[in-house]
Amino acid sequence: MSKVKILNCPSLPNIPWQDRPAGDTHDSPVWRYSENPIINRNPIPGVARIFNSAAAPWEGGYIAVFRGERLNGIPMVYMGTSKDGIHWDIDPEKVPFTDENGEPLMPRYAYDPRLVKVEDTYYAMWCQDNYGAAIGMAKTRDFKTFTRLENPFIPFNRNAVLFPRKVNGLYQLLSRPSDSGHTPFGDIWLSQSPDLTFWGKHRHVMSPGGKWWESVKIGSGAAPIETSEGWLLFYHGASSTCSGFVYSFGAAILDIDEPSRVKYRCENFLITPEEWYEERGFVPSVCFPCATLQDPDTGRIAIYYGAADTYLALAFTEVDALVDYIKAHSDVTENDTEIGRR
Ligand code: BMA
Repeated sequence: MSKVKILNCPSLPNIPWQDRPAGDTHDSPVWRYSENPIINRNPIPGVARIFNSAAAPWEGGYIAVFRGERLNGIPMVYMGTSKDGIHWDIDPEKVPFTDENGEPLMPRYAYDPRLVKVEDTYYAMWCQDNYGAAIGMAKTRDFKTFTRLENPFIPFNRNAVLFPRKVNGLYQLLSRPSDSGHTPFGDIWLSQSPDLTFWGKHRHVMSPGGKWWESVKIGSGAAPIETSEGWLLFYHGASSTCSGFVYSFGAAILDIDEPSRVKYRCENFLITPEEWYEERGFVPSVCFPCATLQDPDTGRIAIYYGAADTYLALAFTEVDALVDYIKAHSDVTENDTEIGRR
């Protein structure tokens, strides 16, 4: 039984899992699955790469929305199911998004999907074109019909992640205002809504900060996990090098009732590119988390992350060790704790 409690989350006795390897010399409490990558190149006809993708528990197994890079280079959202969260049966058809009348309403492109269950509905959100990079959203209850919602924001924006429950009666959505290219800046913001249509009460959450692994831009990764210490958020950070951006990921803990305030922020990355599948690929040196699974009974957390814009990979951690590490290495600045309004 873990001392930090994972809250409002069903038990997941079959969570994908592998113990930390004996003799692992990493300082980080997060370790990689030894059989990574879990999805390799050319996974289905017509798709060259699956990477930044999100999974959720579904009917005793798992369901996922994938970023599938098609042979014309354009990314779209695909879907798959799995018994163990590791081996995936991927649907070769694109996810059929429709409007509220059931008429097809496909984005021109769609990438980096997240998948979050709030009450009895699953919400997918992704980056798409709306005269530039913007956020698209859809809801489903059966993974057969996916009804588009209004786009939450005007462009440019990326990395939208919904919280798994309302806070103070409002839906909570993290996002990262951007430009339409390879954005050289980026802070995490929180927006709130009574109905998933009208978004307001925008609050600054975190800026890139002075740690070099996350010095250029940061963006939310997985949906925040509710714990007895606050909302546990995995997020990516980009560093600028002579060879381009390097994407690592770290974590922070947000206040439970006022999630725009950061309680703890780990100054160290948890995972930075070092394995062949992270360092070598379509875009080298990228580790980009989009989802977690967690089991409140054991405190186990499995993290899905895209590797080198080419593969899907898994990492594991335990909530106690992770929260202890974040607290022991926490460096929270004034920008992280102000009320987010000025
Ligand atoms: C970001 C996003 C991600 C991608 C990353 C590295 O801007 O587009 O989808 O993984 O760049 O290329």
